[in-house]
Amino acid sequence: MNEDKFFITTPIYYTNGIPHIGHSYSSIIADTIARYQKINGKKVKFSTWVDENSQKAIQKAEELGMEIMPYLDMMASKHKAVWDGLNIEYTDFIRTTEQRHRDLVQKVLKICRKRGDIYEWVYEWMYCIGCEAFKKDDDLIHIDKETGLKVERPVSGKTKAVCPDHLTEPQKIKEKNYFFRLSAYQDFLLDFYTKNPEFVVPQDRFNEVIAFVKRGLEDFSISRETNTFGIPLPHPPFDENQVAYVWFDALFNYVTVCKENQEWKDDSKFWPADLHIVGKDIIKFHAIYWPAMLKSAGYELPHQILTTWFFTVNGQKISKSLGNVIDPVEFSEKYSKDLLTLYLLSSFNIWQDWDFDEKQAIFTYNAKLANNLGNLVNRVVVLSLKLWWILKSSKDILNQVVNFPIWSEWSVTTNLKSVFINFYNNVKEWYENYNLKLILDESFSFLDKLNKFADEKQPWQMIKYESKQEETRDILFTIAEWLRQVGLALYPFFPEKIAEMFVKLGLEKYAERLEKWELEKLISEKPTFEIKEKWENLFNRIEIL
Ligand code: ME8
Repeated sequence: MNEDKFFITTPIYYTNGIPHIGHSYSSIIADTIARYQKINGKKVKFSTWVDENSQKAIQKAEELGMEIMPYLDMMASKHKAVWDGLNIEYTDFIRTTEQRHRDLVQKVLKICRKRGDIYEWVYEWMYCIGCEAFKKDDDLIHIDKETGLKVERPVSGKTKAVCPDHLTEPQKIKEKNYFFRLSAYQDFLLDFYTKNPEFVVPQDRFNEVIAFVKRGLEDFSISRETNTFGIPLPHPPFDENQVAYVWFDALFNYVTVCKENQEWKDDSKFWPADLHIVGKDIIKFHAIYWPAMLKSAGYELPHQILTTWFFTVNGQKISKSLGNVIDPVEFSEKYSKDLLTLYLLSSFNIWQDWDFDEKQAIFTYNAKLANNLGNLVNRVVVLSLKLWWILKSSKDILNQVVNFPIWSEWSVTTNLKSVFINFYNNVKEWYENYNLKLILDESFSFLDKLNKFADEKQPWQMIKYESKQEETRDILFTIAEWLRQVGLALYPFFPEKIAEMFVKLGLEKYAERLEKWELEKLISEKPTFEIKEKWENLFNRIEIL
């Protein structure tokens, strides 16, 4: 395993619509983890973009009366605008209609066929376009045709069988297809899971995957005869007029970006992927189909899959027809990208379904970023400017045993330096375990303590007495150092604002040094805060209307 690189991916998104706030969740998580890995010294590759060869997109283009390629070009640039608008720091973009991807998928199809893993079969099944997946009777639910409400049992003529996620009737298909011999990979997969006990995070989801595989696997179709758009199966060895099933094509995007990167050069050193981020809806494809397909094609398998849960808006599934779609770029322009990141990543666990609430998002931002962090930075800057400009510790304050009462919850033998080192060791572990919520929670609770400390000591009063100026300076230094440490932990979440905070605190070139992987050095460095001027507030409060 190459320890110096980190290859992270988001799902590639369907282009029948523009990414909404739900999609932005996966990309913001990926972005935060990628930024952490970068400052932590890894060479990061971060790929994302669009899954184009889907029937949904074709249907949408038809609805709009557009030719498919102009439609896809338009959607690809709209998707890109969303990720750029949210300042997602991807390194690789992939469209599945690109020639490089078509070449790779065709190459892989030939390899899998040669290995005997692909065979022909005429079959009859049901297909849900919403999921782009084949369905069996057991996968469907029954709803009343008139009310649309779910019923326990079907009633002839009155109910219909629909996909539980899309509430639409699947298409009935009978055609000659090529099948991938997934059933032959059951033992291989179970053995792989045993040897890689952290392959899927969280464990509960992994247990479900393992149980599913243990029940026995069925082969799945990897081609469509009736589709006219998509990657053609290479002829020979395959028949003419068959295109690859969208999932067989889409999953290989992760390999394409390594084998044929943006400049179409070989970037193989990044393969295998270190982390795939996927919603719980597509875990089956990633944790079961994908390793088997890779094994068949002769590639190494990815290290880990992080499964994220879903959120609703106003208690409802996000959907255009319900009118609750939130555009993440408009939302962050209205408030701020930091508000969006903070709310999405701090209010709910990645492994929990939840409901998005705009007011709650503003409350969280005001409490944590505007008050807790922003006000404190402001206080230190304003007070320091009154007297010294340069804040450095008069004594070796960081190595002294803590004797301020507010810190009584830490051992009296603890000095500030070890408090910070301990804090950052935890932060690192949480980043490695993708526990982003805990990093935010603990950072803001650390800042809460600091605010309490400031309120108790009242440096703004002390500063008035000449005899207490030395002590005031130590207190301000302590607060500034504390802010610096929390800033290092929070940088991957709010890179622009934290960089601004470092500048306000008189710490030159910190963002630059972080981007040059100097995190470790910065954590243990003894700083001098050369506070030079009063700036605008770091975070302005937002009024709730
Ligand atoms: O499935 N809450 O693309 P897709 C949280 N093209 N996450 C959400 C969400 C919500 N309400 N809605 C969507 C596809 N997501 C395939 C992927 S990968 C080889 C192919 C996120 O456009 C979540 O991560 O339907 C989900 O898995 C992804 O968007 C699905 O995006």
